[in-house]
Order: sequence, then structure tokens, then C-alpha cells
Amino acid sequence: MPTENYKFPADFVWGATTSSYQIEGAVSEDGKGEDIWDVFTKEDHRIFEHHTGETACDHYHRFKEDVKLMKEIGLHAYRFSINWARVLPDGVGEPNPEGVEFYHNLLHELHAHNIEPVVTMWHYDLPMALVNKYGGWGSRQIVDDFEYYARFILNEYKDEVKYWLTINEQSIVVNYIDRKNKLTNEQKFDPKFRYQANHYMNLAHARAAIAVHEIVPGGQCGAALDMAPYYPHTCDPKDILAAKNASNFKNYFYMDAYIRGEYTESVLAYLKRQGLMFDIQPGDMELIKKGSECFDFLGINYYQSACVKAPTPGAARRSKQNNKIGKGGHVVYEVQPDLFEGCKNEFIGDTDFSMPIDPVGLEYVLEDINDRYHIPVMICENGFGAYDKLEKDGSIHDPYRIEYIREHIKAMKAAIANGVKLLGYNPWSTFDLLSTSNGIAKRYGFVYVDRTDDDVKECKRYRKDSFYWYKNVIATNGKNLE
Ligand code: BGP
Repeated sequence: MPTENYKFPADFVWGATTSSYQIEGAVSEDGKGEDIWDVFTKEDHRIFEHHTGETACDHYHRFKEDVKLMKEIGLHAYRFSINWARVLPDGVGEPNPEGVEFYHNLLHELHAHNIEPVVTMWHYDLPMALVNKYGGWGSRQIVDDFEYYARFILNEYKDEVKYWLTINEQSIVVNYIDRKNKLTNEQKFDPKFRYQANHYMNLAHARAAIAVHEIVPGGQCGAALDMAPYYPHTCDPKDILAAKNASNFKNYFYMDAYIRGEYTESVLAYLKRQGLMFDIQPGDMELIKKGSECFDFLGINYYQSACVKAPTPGAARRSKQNNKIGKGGHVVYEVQPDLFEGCKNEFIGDTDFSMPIDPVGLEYVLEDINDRYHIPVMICENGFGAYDKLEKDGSIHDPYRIEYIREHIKAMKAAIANGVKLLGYNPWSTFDLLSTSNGIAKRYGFVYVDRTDDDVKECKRYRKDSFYWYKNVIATNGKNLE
């Protein structure tokens, strides 16, 4: 039977995704503590043209209307994150009752509409209090404090949430350490810092995963990793070796820690050779191993694939940068000295923001993960960022988004046909929200939020064409993709 004729299992979960800072707004209301995004969006203008999440999509005040829209589209699940500093303004210690209540109210609303919550504990927005106290992920103390936070929210919401994701896109936080964190100067110029921070994240994740199993009846724990397959530029064995190196360095290094409870040996050897090795204390690897025994499913955020070749001798280390202006071109490719160098894949096109569009890559990563780890997977993000236009009659025509999601759903069918245990699909994003790189102008949602980067207007919600299309996909359990 051709793979396109395969069906999604009857219990397949169709959902959609957001994250707290990008959607909530109300950044200084009702006792919320400051988080790193509150600070660096203003100070260093980290988001294109100085945009902040002060209002975002005003979800904090409109969550009831938003949950009704989720119900209308037919979502089985909604993935969102808890803002750590909203519930624990100082990162640890005294909780903020109004913040705690906000998430109870949201969860109550979701359950009243029969929508399963999938909750991320930490999606980039670290409390500033912990950065001021000891430099955030730069100190081992964060492992205890993350566990404190995890245990607090698990005890608080254990009867309302079964699916927990500990950390969003750890590999992105590590690879873009200066863009996703508020760093001290010392941290900024310490090349080892990101790998030490990564080790602390693995310890923190392990403590939280153990806590999910201890506290939540029937709790399921995962983490959401950004995932791109790394293709060789040519069949020159040096390019093929570069692609293998990139897969180890960018993907397996993180998955091996979560799922197998160990570090990928070739990556450790490379870090040692480059003078970038981090400190591992006695007991750390035992904890990471124990955490892996509590890891039930892998969340993956899939947007794009990547292409690499043998590194140019002597090329300096740098990370990838897509264009921010939405006009194509302007990509700076990643270089890891003596390991691999990014380059353009001539076989696939890309978005106006230079993200390669590659549905086949989704099938590739899903099957690769299944063959290597035999673990259930939940797609936690996948989506198309574009400039959408609100027409005078309130319609928004986004055929490019429908096309993108349709092709990725076909890839999911093929992966299921090839044995992948796919739990669900949560495209990014439920509503338009603040892009971490491009502000509100780059939109991903099924629901259009009427505001611009300069004028928050009333944030009125409008249904896009993709809203009606996805509704029909869900209603037919992925059968009707037209
Ligand atoms: C993922 C993040 C999301 C979201 C998305 C879109 O990496 O988990 O938080 O930001 O990418 O990317 P961007 O915000 O750069 O447009």
C-alpha cells in the first residue's frame, strides 16, 4: 500500500502550540516577576526592530475567547508553557497566587472544552532574579532551583496536566546561547560556557523528569528538541563525514543524553580537542541516566533541514543566521571548525525568511529517531512564518501555510507507515504571536491577531483560511488534506 493511503491511528492527537512570553503579554501585571525577555527585548533589542512581548497577543486577558477558538477548530490538545517568573517571581521561594491562579483558570477552561494540555516547564523565559543572583544557567545552583520550580508546578497542577515537557529546544538555547540568554560579559566571552550550561540543563531536566514520575499520577515526561536532518552537500566522503559530524553535534548529543542517559562519545572527544570540555562531577552521569529512565516520549520541533560540507580549513566558529527582513537571501551559515560547515541545499526552496522548506526531512528525522531509539514522538512545533494580509472583509488567505502543513502531514503518514510511533501533531502556532526573531509581523497562526509591531490596536482575532482547512483535517483524522 502506498504510504499516502496510510491512516492516522484513531487516538492520534491533533493540537497546536504557543509559548508564554510570545503570547501572554501582561508582563508586569498581577505580581509577575521579571524574566530575561522582559529585560533584553528592551535593553539589547534582541527582536527585530526593538519589539517586546509587553502586550504580545493579550492572551493573559483573552484566554477564554482563545480556548473557544481552539474548540471551534477542533483541537484535541494545546501545548503551552508556564512562565516561571509568573508563578515564582524570585525563581524560588514565595509563589505568586495570582500567577498560579491564571494557569489553573486556563487549565480549567481547556478541560471544560475537552482539550488536553501539554505543558512546557521552561520555554526560554528564565526569571531575572536567578540571573541577577548567580548568572542563570552559569551556576550549578540552577539545577536545584529548576527542580524546586518543577516540583512546585507539578504539585500544583498534577491533577490537571498529564503531559509535561521539561525544556524547549535545549540545543537552540546552547547553540544560540547569546541570543536566548541574558549573559554576563564573562559568560559571553567564555567559549566553554554554553557546554557547561548544557550539562546543567541535562541535570535540571533529569531532576524534573524524575519528579514528573514521582508526583503526577500517570504522568508522561518529554522535552521538545529542535530537529533538522543534516544532509551532505555531495557524495564526497568528506562531506558525508561532515554530515555525520553535524548530526552527532547538533542532534544526537542532546537526544543521547535525554533518551540513553549518556553523552555521544565523538562529541565529547571533539569538545576536548577544541578545549571546550565541561566539568562533570561525580554522580552527574548517574542522575542523567536516572532521568533517561523517566523519559517517556520525545518532542520534536521541526521547521527545516540543513545541508553541510567539509569545513574550510582555518574557518572560524560561527552560528547560523537567517535573514530578518523577510525578503529572501542573506543567510550566514554555521561553521564548527574541523567538524562541518553549513551551505545551501540546491534541491529545496525556502521561505522569505530563508528557512529551507523540506517535508521529506520530517519523514527522515521521524524514522531516524524511531530506528535509533524506539521511542514515541510528539511533534511539538512545525509551521510557516510569513507576512499575512487581513482583507477588508476580515478574511486572510494563506495558501502557502496550508501547502506547507499539508506536505508535512503527508510526511507524517509516510513515517507512520514505516513504523514510527507518532503520538500527535502540534503546529506552531495556535494564534499569531511574537516571533523571537522577527516580532509580530512574521505570522505563524491559524488565527490572525490584529495588531502590528508599532500599534497593539485591540488584538482582535480573525480566522485564516488555514483555520478552516486544519479544522477539516482534524475532523477527518488527517484523511482530507485538500
Ligand atoms: C522555535 C521556538 C518557538 C518559536 C519558533 C519560530 O524555535 O521554539 O518559540 O519562536 O521557533 O521561530 P521565530 O520565533 O524565530 O520566528
